[in-house]
Amino acid sequence: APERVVGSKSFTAVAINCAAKAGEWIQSKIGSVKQLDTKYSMHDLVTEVDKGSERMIRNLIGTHFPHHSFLGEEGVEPGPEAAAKALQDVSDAEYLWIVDPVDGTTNYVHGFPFYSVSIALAHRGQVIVGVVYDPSRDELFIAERGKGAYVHGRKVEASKEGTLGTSLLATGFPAEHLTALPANLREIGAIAPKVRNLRSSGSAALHLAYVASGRLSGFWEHNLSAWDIAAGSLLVEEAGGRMSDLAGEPYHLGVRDIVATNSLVHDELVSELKKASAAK
Ligand code: 2AM
Ligand code: CA
Ligand code: CA
Ligand code: CA
Repeated sequence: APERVVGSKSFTAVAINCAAKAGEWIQSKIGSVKQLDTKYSMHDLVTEVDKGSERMIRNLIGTHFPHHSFLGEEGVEPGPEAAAKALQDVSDAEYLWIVDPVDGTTNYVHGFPFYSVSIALAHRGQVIVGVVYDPSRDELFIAERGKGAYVHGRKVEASKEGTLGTSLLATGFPAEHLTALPANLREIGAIAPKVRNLRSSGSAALHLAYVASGRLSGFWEHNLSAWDIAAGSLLVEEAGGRMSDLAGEPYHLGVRDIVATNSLVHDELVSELKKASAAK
């Protein structure tokens, strides 16, 4: 079993401290972004705030746990191949911090208040701590493996909706137009008529936190990376929800196409997604 505490600092306390500090800082910078660059495509944005937030988190973690490994979005070259290789490079790590310093940069840049800081700690590939912080609402979502999921100390649970028909779901529109976007649009066409309604709010980590807290009954998205999902995956699981790939196979850090639900609607959603992809 992994240790939970080194010296006097628990892993979770450090994760919370990092998310709170970085979140407070990015919130203080909203509306005053100086440098807006594109990375992999015109849809893939990065600002000095993404880089500064990651540096702040990395330094703080390094101070407490200098022997731990670190995987952060802004330390990796853009694009899916580089993301997969970066994950591969740290696959031997005993302790690995997986960080998205701003999840929802497009929202952040446009002042749409739905973005987050996502921090996970994995022990030999299994996420043991997950923290997602929404600085716009000052909501801090925390999960520790085996101990449940919490928002500001209050335990949260996934929704009790038993069917898609009464469910509010979310997805993420992929920017990549060759394969993922058409696939997602087919899925939306198939699923929208079967659910109460659909949202696409632009932060995968926060969508996962909303599945964990019962605000959404499910969420799916293509082409994500470990830093988008790792922290939220533990929130979902610890809240009684379920995480898988599009085929319904269990989630692991290398999964890029994810389905997250309250568990009750999981099989139904996976089956509808399969039908949508078979119908092309
Ligand atoms: P980001 O803001 O950290 O980049 C929204 O659908 C989700 O997709 C967010 O988690 C967002 O993370 C991510 N995302 C945005 N643009 C992307 C791109 N070009 N490729 C892959 N993921 C992207
Ligand atoms: Ca990004
Ligand atoms: Ca992200
Ligand atoms: Ca990001």
